[in-house]
Amino acid sequence: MSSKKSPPAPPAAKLLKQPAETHQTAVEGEAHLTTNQGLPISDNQNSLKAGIRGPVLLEDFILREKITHFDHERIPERIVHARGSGAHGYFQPYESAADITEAGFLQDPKKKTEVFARFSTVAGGAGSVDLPRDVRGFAVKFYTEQGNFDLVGNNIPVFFIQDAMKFPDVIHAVKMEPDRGFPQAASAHATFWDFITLTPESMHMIMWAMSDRAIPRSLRMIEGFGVHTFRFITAEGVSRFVKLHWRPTIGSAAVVWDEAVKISGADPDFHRRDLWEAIERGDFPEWELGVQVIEESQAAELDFDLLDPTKLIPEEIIPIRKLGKMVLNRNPDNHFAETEQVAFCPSHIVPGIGFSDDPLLQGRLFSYLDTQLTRLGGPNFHQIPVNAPRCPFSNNQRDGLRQMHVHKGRVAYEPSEISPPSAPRECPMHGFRTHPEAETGEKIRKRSETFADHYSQARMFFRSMTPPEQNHIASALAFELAKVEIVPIREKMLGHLANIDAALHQTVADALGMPAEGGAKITPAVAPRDLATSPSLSLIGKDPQILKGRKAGILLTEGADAALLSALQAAFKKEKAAVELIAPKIGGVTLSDGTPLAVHHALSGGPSVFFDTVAILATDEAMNDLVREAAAVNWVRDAFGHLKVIGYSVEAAPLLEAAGVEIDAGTILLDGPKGQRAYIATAKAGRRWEREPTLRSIG
Ligand code: HDE
Repeated sequence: MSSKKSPPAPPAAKLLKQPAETHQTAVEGEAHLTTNQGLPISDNQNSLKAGIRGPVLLEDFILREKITHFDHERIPERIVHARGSGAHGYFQPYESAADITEAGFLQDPKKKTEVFARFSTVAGGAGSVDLPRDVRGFAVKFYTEQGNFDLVGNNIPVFFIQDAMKFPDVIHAVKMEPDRGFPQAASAHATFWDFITLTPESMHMIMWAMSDRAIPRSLRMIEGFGVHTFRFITAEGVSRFVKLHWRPTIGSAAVVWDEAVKISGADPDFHRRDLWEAIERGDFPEWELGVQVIEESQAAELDFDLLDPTKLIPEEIIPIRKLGKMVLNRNPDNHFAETEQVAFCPSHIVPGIGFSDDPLLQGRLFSYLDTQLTRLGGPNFHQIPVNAPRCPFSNNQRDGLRQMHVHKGRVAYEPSEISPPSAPRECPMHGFRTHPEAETGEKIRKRSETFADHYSQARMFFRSMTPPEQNHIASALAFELAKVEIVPIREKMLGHLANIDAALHQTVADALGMPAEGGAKITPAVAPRDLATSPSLSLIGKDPQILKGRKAGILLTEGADAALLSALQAAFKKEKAAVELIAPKIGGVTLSDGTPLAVHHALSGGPSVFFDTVAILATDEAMNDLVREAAAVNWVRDAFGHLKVIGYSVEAAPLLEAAGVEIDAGTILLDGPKGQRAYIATAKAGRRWEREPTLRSIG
C-alpha cells in the first residue's frame, strides 16, 4: 500500500482567504448560535482539524451533531396527498345548529374556532408540481373545545372506489409505474387506465377527474366535500344523515389544460404561491361550510345507497344549508413543522357528529392513525404543536417514542383508590357516544346490490355540464387515453363511455382516431338511467363573474402611459383584484410622465398564464422591438388562446397582430375612460368561451 501524503501547500498568497467579511458574529448581549444542548458555538464556518490543512477529527462533536441532524431532516412523505399547502384561520357559525347537532363549535354564532387547513394533490410526491390533472385534498382540523374534529375531504364529492379494500390498488395504479419510476403526478398512463377500465364503479369519479375540477385556478377557489355520508346527532340523540360541503365565497374556477401544462413549467408552486401571497396581502380565502341533511326515513327514498361513496345527492333534490364560514388568515410559520407534520384522521370526531357504515369511510377510520405512527415516529404525534388539541386533554396513556410530557404521580390506570381527585375519569354526561345503530347480518365479504349502478350518475354529471365543460371532459379523456399505448385498454374505455353518453363516446373515439363501434362491449350490472340533470354541478354555470380574488397582469413598455396605468390599477383595486406588472426587463420602465417604475416580473418570467386577465400598455417605439420578441408574442398569443380578456393601448395593436389575435368582444381597446370601463366589465365576465371552438379541436 502506498502511504498517502497531503499535496504540498500552495504558496501562501494563493491560499483561500478566510471569508471573515461574511461572518455574522454575535456581540455581547446578542443571540448566539448554540448546539442542541445549549453550548455556545464560537465558529460556524470550520470543522475541527488536525492542523490547518489536516484531516477532520472525530472529536468534532459540533460538526457531527449538525450533520446528523441534517441527515435526518426528512420524514416519510405521505403515500398519497404528499404535496400540500397549509394555512391557519378560524371557523365561525352563522347561527346555532342545535336542531341538527350538539357539536359545540356549531352552536354559538359569536364563537370562533381555530382551524388549520391543508390542500393537496393526490398522486405526486412532495416536490411535484401544483397543477397536474388530479383530485385536490381539502382537509381541515377544527381545534374545538370538545377536542379536534378533522374533516378530511376532497374537492370532488365522490370517489373512485366503494370499498377500502381497493384503495392500495387504485393508488398503485395511478402512481409512478414501479419498474420505470414514471410518470410523476399523472393519471395519463397505462396502469391507471388498466385499473379504471376494470373498475366500473370508478366511472362517475372519472367524469369529475377529467373535468375542469381537476385543474383548479387556485386553491382559494376549490369546493370541498366530506364525500362520505356522516351523521349529525342532536343532544336528544336524534340522528340524521349528512353530506358536508365547502364553498369558496369568491366562486370556483379552473385553468384550461394548455395553461396547466405551461404553468407547471413556469411556476411549479403556482397554487402554493397564490395561497401564500393572497394571505400575505390580506385577501383572506373564505369558504362556507354547508350541509345536506337527510332524515333517516328519507334515505330509503333516494334512488341510490347513501353508503355508496361513488354517489352524490344533487342540491336540486336536497338543498345545502349553510352552517358558517371558514377564513384562512395566517400563513404557517414553518412549512415542515405545520403543513408537513399536521396529522389528519377522519377518526378525530366530536360529540354531535358520527360515522356511517360507508365501507370506504370505515377503512379510513383505521388508515390515518396507522399512517401517523410511521410518518411522525410513534404514538405521541398528537403532542406536536400543530396537532395538539387546544382544549385540555388527559388520560392514562404513557411513554412511547417522542414523549414530550412529564406525567406526574404513581397512578397511570383506573380505577384506583390512591389516585388524586384530579385524575381523569370517564364522563357519561359530555363524553362522545356512538349513535346506537342496530346492525344485523352475517359476516360477509360482498358488495351490496344497492351499490351496483355505476353509470347513471356519471351520465348525470356529464349532461349537467355546459358545452365548454363537456368538451374539456372529452379532450381530457382523449389526451389521457392517447398516452395509453395498450390499445385494448383504450377500447375498453370507449365501451364504458358508450354506457355513459353516446355523444361523448363518439367524440372521444373521433379524437382518438378510433372507430366508435370498435370499442369493447361493456355490459352494465344495472342499466344506466337518465336522471334529471343538476346545473349546480357546473362551474361555468355558477361562475359569479367577479374580479375579486383574481389577478390581472399588465405588460408595460418603456414610456407606457402613466395615467392609463394608474386608472387601470385603481379600477382593479376597486374590484378587489390583485395587479402585477410585467416589463421586458426586471429593472422596470420609466413611464410617460418620467416616473421610474419597478415591476413584478421580467417578461420571460411572467408569462400570461399567471393571470386571469391581461392588459398591454405600450409606445410605438417599443413596439418595434416587442413584435420581434418571442416572449412578448407568446404572452399575447397565450392570453388569447386561453380565452382571456385582453385590454390594449392603441400602440400595442401591432403586437396583437404579430400574435395572430383576431379582434373580438374580448379584445378591448383602452381608448379613454369608456374603453377602460368596457375592459373591466368584460374582464369581470371571465373567459371568452365562444372563442374556444375557433382555436382548439377536441383531443
Ligand atoms: Fe385518504 N389518506 N385514504 N382519502 N386522504 C391519506 O393519511 C386513505 C380517501 C384524504 O392533508 C393518508 O395522513 C385510505 C378519501 C386527504 O394531510 C392515508 C382511503 C378521501 C388526505 C390515507 C382513503 C381522502 C388523505 C396519507 C380509502 C376524500 C391528506 C397521509 C379507504 C374524502 C390529508 C395521511 C393531509 C391522506 C388513506 C380515501 C382524503 C394513507 C386507506 C375517500 C385530503 O392514511
